[in-house]
Amino acid sequence: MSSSVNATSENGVAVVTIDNPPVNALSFHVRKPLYEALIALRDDPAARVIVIACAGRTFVAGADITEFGKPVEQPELRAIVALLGTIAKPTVAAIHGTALGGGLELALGCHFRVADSSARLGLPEVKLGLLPGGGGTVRLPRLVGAEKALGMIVSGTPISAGEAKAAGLVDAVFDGDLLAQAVRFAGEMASAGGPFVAVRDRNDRLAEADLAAFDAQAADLARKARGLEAPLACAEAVRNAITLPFDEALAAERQLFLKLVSGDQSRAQRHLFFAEREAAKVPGKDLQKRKIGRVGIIGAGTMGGGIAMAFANGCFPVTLLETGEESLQRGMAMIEKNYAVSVSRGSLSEEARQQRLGLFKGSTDYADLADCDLIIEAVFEDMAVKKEVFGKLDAVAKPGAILATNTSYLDVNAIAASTSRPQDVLGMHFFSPANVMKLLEIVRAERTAPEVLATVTDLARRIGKVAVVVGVCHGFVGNRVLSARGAENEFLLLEGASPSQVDKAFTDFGWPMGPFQMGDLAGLDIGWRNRKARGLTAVIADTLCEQGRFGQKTGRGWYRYESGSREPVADPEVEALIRAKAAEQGIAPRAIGAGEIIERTLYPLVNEGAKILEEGIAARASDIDVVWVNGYGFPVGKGGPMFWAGLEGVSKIVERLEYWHAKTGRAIFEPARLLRRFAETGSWEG
Ligand code: 3H9
Repeated sequence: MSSSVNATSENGVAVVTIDNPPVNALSFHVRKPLYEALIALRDDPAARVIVIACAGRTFVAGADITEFGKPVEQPELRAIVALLGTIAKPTVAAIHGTALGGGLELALGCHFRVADSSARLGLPEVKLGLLPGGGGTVRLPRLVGAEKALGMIVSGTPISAGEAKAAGLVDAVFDGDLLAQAVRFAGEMASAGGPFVAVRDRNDRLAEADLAAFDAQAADLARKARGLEAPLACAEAVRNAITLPFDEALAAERQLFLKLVSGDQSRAQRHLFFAEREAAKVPGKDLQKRKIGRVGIIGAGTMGGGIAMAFANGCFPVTLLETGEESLQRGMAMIEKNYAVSVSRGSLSEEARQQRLGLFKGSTDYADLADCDLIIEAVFEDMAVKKEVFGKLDAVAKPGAILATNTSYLDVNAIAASTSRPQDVLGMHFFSPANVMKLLEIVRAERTAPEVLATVTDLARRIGKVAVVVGVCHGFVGNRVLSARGAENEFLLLEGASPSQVDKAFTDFGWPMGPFQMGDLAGLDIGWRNRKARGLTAVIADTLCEQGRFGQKTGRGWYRYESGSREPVADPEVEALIRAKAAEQGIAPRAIGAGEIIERTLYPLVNEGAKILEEGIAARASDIDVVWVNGYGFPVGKGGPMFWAGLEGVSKIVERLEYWHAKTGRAIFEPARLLRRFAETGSWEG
């Protein structure tokens, strides 16, 4: 027997153990011996029952994603699940850790599923631009009902063992030695005698399905899919499970899976899956990470409060520091309110709320930061203020404490230099709201010690962040590229486009919203303040701000907002302002198509990304993708700007950038050396 799959037998109970670290993915070297072991046990009269379990930290976490896009080697997962259906003796999946995707589908091939109480079960294929292709769309509804299955499959979110038990997905939940209890459970089932009904033959839950309610739920999901194919295919497959005989629905699932797996969207999402994991890796083996217990946060404003919540949510005790008692109370009140909202929405239990609030210690005295292992400042974005804060930190922080700045733009080297311990200083650029947004740019300064970087990268993961290590430059990866993306916005308006036309080109591309809507949401005064600080102007946006049009918060910005509504309405006053400014500059309006809008906004985005790579600010092209998808809403189905550039055609991008560069003379259009090189070699390397 292979070392990836081992079978043992005692008193008629056969245990098949899959051992394929790290997550027991169903690679070919697992599928083949697993199939063979199951055939042998099916035909072995001494084996009365079969338990499928896994070694290591988890049950099977799915098909082996690295095998997608390559020729399929037999036996496929579907063959294994089908084989399980031919076994008359009881089969039991013993689930610990996570049973995901193909892993859950394997378990659905068994007669029974038992789970450790901490296990989680789900079909997350949709997050890879896929649908469950091993019979999950056809079997899961037979156990939990069509509507519950649709929710699980379209969201891709796993459920707890307890919820799975309540839904009918698992038969028993255990604490303690799972395998021993699974073996006992299997023995009891065998003794009870059959017949043992395979999931494929259990139709009672399907008979209850209300097709009209299902269709309404599916239509709602389709509206939210924003151009992604997989959620729609998932809904279609689950509907087939209700309306078609089992084998026909299974065959239809296969066809849908094959179409998705060979498509660009799934390729893009699989790229992101690996890119996120790659981005978090810090070169240098066996770096000794520092121990992080208490975390100090300086500043209890929106950003500081959000960061503090992110750490409390990760179960870290937090010291929250403010300059005065009043601002501290205000900050704490905001945190309490946020948690109360979560409880009222049902996303947080009352017990968890109390536990999290219990982790906070408020202070107005820097000396109280002396026991913190990591201190993050989230004060006003001003170099002099930051340097003053770091000077004070240097005086009170214990030796070895990590000191981080949450700056979005400022020079982290200069901040580090204001301390006597630059090796312990780095940037942690959170995105607002920091307790919700997943992205964290970890800014490596010139003298940041590798183990400090490794510690913070590891920590980011523990508080559920997607971390990307970036170098020091104005705006780091995200905001620097954002400037390039927005550089043409006003020119487009002056030349004849309207804000809603530009925004529509973005939403049609797959963004959740366009740049003008986004500006209104974030507040136009923020950019205005930044521009003034840097001596820059934006002819239309500055005028809007001078008129007190700051966006949604003032009811007027690039759009109008009827009382309290977030729905943007085109505003003739803004149109008139744009035309007046264009006339002042002697620009006659012309029709501008969506294609031109994309070329003048997203091609510079890719170009700036290439420059960032050239300068070593990002280590990999895929890091830029991770930043843009997780922090700025770049459509996941396009894999991030650098991946999308490959789909769009880098030669075409270079050619059009050259065209716009010749026409406007603006530097953002001058193709980066690396972009030209990619056009020739098809690779970002070098
Ligand atoms: C599927 O099942 C399709 C079927 O329906 C139909 C087939 C016909 N394959 O995330 P981690 C690697 S689609 C290959 O850091 P954690 C990962 O890249 C699949 N590799 O650990 C990383 O490698 P490295 C449906 C995989 O503890 C290492 O394992 N299933 C796979 O934070 C550790 O991963 C999913 O989508 C895989 N399936 O989280 C589940 N999974 O060390 C995907 C992981 O070299 N996986 N790797 O960077 C997960 O969600 C998380 O990995 C899991 C563990 C929650 C399991």
